[in-house]
Order: sequence, then structure tokens, then C-alpha cells
Amino acid sequence: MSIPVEDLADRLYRAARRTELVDPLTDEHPDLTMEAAYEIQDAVVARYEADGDAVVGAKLGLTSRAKQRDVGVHEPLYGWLTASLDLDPGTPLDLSAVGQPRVEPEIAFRLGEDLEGAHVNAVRVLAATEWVAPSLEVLDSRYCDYRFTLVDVVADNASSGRYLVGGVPRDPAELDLRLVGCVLERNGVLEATAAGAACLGHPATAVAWLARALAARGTGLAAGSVVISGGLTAAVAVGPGDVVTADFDRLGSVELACRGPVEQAAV
Ligand code: OOG
Ligand code: MG
Repeated sequence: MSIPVEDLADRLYRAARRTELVDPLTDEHPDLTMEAAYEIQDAVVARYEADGDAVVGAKLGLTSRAKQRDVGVHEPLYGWLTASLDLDPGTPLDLSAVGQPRVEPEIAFRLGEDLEGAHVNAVRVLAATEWVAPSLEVLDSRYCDYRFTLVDVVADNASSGRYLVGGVPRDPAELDLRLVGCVLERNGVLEATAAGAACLGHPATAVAWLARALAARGTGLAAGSVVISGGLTAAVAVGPGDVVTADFDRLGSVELACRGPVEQAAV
């Protein structure tokens, strides 16, 4: 049976706009291919653009073992970042605008040059990078409890919710990104620790993987794009009043406060 790409894109787009949840597409379409899943993703992003949003970069996902174990999907994937997903540092996350928020620490790259081609490697990525900085991504899967297969989550633009870039932007030539440590806390309590190497061995390796994956689909990354290279640790679920902080060695800190309806006191 052929996959109704536009209908499935509508379903995911509507769920995102109304903060509703949908069943994994593979429940109904077990034969959903990776190619069709990326077509659905493109069609969802095209709907955001038709609403006036703009693609400003890309996100990698499932680039660390911690993340792969967390959601039970063991291959990397990518999605697109749009302007409306960007949170400025110091701006709280409005929980009424998201469904199932989970926060994870990542290393962001800003490209100073176009990056495209089937032979992009980590060295080329580092040469094309203007700066790297710490980031927190807010995931917001449209699937209940993040129950999905690889193709489902690809179609859902890799669970994109919001993202925040903060800390101290640095020239990547000044750092060994493999060794950059990261301490993740929620409300002052340690949640997880990691180093840059958690991300496919080196965060620039992940960005190179993305460039090659895009080349295979006839596209690439433009100068000025921001790429978040994938969660270094498992994601942390957040609720009203939570503050998540990621402290990175030499890249500084990035923090996100969550504002929303006050939860009913537990009885
Ligand atoms: C899929 C998106 C994964 C990451 O950084 O690993 C991702 C998910 O976990 O819902 O953004
Ligand atoms: Mg992520």
C-alpha cells in the first residue's frame, strides 16, 4: 500500500499545533519506509513555513547511547529547527504551549560556511564552524509517552519542541570537543554527566553524518545554520517550576526555567 504522505503530515502538523497526541504512524502503516518518513517530515516542515515560520538549522538525534537506550531506537536521525522553536536565554519555557516536554543537553554548532557534500568529515565540519556553544533542547513528541519506532520519530521531525543556545560561544579550534564535560541538573539535583564523546565519538562526527545524510537527499546546510548535535545524556521530563541547568567545561552554562499552571498539591 502506498503511504499517504500529505495526510500523515497533516496529522502530525495538527497534533503539533493543538498540542495533541497521535498514535505512532507505524501502527497503521507498518511498511513505512525511512524515505517516506523523511518525506513526511519535509511536508510537516513545509506546513510550518507556509504559516510564516523559517528553517534556521537542523537537529541531530539519537547520537548518544544514553539517548538510544532511553527511547529504544538505536540509529541516529535528523530533523529541522525553525525560528519559532528558538528560545532566547533567560526566557522561561511556557508549559501550556508544549505537550510532553523533556529536556536534554547538547552542543550547538553555528556554521560560518555552507556545508554540503557526500564526503564531509569531522575535519571539514570543524573548519566550517564559526562557533560552538551549549544548548538545551526541549523535546515534545507527538506520540504518547514517546512510544515510536525510528521511522515514526523521523516523520515527527525528530520530536522537535524548542531549543535554547546559551553559554559562551567558542571557536572549536580552541577545544577538544570530545573531552568537554557536561553536568546536567534539575532543581539543583544532579541528573546525569557526560562528555562530548558521548555524541558519536565526537560532536563534529555527528554533524558530518548529518551533512552526508542530507547530501544523499540532494541537500545540505547553509552558512548561518545552527545545528544541535544530539543529546549527550538521557532527556529529563520537566513540569511547572522546574529549572534545568547544563554546565559545560569551558563552554559555560545554559539554563531553562519552566513556567506553567501550578500543579495540584500531591495528597
Ligand atoms: C527523539 C529525538 C532525539 C536527541 O538529541 O537525541 C534527540 C526523541 O528522543 O524523542 O533530539
Ligand atoms: Mg535532541
